[in-house]
Amino acid sequence: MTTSAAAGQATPSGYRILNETDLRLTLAATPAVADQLGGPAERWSITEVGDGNLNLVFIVKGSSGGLAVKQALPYVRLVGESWPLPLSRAHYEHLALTHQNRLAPGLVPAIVHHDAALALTAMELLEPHIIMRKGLVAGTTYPAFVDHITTFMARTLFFSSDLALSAASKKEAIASFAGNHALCKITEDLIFTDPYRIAEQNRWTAPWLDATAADIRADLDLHVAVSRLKLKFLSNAEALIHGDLHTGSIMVTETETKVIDPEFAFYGPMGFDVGAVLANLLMAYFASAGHERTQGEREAFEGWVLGTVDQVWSGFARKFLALWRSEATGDAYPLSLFPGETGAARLEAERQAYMARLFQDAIGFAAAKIIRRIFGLAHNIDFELIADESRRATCEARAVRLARTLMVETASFTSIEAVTRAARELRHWQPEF
Ligand code: SR1
Ligand code: MG
Repeated sequence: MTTSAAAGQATPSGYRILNETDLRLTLAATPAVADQLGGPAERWSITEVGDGNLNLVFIVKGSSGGLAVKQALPYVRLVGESWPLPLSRAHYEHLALTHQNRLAPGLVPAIVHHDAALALTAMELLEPHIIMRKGLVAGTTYPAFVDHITTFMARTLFFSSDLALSAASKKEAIASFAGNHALCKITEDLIFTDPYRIAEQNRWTAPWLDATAADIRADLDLHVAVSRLKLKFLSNAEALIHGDLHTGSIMVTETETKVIDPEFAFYGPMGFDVGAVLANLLMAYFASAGHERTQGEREAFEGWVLGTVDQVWSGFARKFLALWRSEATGDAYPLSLFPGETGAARLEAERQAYMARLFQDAIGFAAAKIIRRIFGLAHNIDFELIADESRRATCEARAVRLARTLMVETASFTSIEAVTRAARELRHWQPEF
């Protein structure tokens, strides 16, 4: 294995797409894996369960335990072989998981084995966890989620930023993820560009949202706003971000939260991760009306979701600021420039200003994340599982209306309560189709 192949710069020579037989033999030949599964390999059960857009995911169970085994395909699974995608994403995912496990222990799955040539990673099997998005569609609340996700974001973002790292190590760290540009390009196109222009892969709930889709393609204020966000995504290497932190990348139980799938990781703007969590909660909120069987049935759930939006931002900001006050070992904001009580007060004011800017970034990115799920290629089951299309379009139109305001009038939202208030006001708005 050459270094470049190990880093995913070329298709490793041993790569092949694994079928069940091949996977069984491969895992049986890996002692760390075989020991964890236990019993004879012929008895292991192997089921391919991947329902994401990119990869194969196998659940493998033996007599003493189970594993989740993820293999990258050389193309986008959702679209097929016509859209090639580098296997190197498995390398970046492995690297990111390793970092995240160090920075936020217990909040990502433990890695048992990584095979660079096969673009394959065997991880702790998360049972009885479910994909959070599925739980939200069912109207389930998760009491431990806020504490866990805010810890995950505060710690992974703070400790990979210039607030915690020396300039040299930050630059080295940026370089180690710089090759993940094909995954970044997916985001640049599918989130920040395609929904705002005619693109072959766009789709929406037609004909109800045809006029809204056309409005979005003609809305130059929106195009300026999304282009500013895209520029931040392209150029702002603030911290190691997960890069795809939606509720399909989070597995939960009532007491545990695990962040999975960081294959889009790179050094980018922190607000992109925070915005992803906020956006997906807001979409769960708006989709909820489409899942209720009787009016008001999901009121308590919807209250919980909006409360969670509030607490995700406030909890994240509180934890991030606490880390900044106690663990600022980086080259940014040298303490020698802020001497004495006056200096300390000025630095604290600057921290608050920094968080206000980060909040604006987060709600702008949240808006972009909402619009892409309603008009772009990759939709989410929050809305897609609403079988009645007119009802689905109503829920989506409410979410889009909030997203447009968040993106174009970002500065008018100075608190998270303003965001949840605006969402609540749109809950019963009836769009005219
Ligand atoms: C072609 S990949 C589409 C989407 O799936 C991933 O989960 C990312 O969100 C990406 O944008
Ligand atoms: Mg994913």
